[in-house]
Amino acid sequence: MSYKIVADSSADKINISGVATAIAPLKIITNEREFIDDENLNTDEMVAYLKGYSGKSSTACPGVNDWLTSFGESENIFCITISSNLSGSFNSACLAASEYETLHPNRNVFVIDSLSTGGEMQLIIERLEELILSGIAFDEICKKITEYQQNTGLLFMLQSLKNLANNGRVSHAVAKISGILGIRIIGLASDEGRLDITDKSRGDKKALASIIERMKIAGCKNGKIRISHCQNKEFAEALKTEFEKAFNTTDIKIQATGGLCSFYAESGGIIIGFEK
Ligand code: X90
Repeated sequence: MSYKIVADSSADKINISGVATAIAPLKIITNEREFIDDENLNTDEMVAYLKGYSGKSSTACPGVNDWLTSFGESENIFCITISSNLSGSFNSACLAASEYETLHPNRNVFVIDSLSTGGEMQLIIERLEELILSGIAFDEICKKITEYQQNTGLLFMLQSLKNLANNGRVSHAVAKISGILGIRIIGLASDEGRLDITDKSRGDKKALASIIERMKIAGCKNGKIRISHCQNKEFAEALKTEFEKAFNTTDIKIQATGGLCSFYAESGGIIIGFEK
């Protein structure tokens, strides 16, 4: 039986090697250019271009055909998407899955709504790899991964909410606060998979303390933590050091955000997936 894990590109880079993977790209669109969020995208160049661009910009989720391409010819597929309350990605993945299963009656696709993005998707992907390699049945994996999702969370820290507000994902009133110099907006993915803003901190030092406190309240335990940053490696490293102390864990990885998360998190933004 062949297995494959596919995710949309909001998961950032996939770092597993024990199971086949594929990414369905989202797109970042301006009046002048279109960026496909795949392995050829130069994210830093895109972020630099967007800084100097003042026109309209938006994003588009993978279409049914993008998902079908990512499925390839695998027999058992786990397909994981960004929150269905932020994007149409889950919806088009479900359409692709039922088309694929109709076309190939002996194959299975399980579509997972992460109700999140970035590092929390990475945790779900890593857990799927473990479950697949353990050799248990497809249905068992589906059950266990759904349970696992109860034990993961996502925290974000953003310095600008401009792109989120311009694309209707947060209110303009909330976005205004983030325009104040030095203000960091901190929040969690809510149970419904929406942005739940919890704290506003001034400067990195105070933000760091708020993040630790908020993650403690959210139930972060001594498990895995996956940090994605948009051009903010230094702060990500500082967080890693503090997390090691606060949560007594060493399983912490840092990577750069991909195209989609870079567009919405914007320069300086941090997205953290953690286990509870
Ligand atoms: O379908 C599309 O065009 C994609 C729309 C995505 C909209 C929001 C992406 C947010 C990414 C921001 C911080 C993390 C918040 C996660 C809360 C669930 C990054």
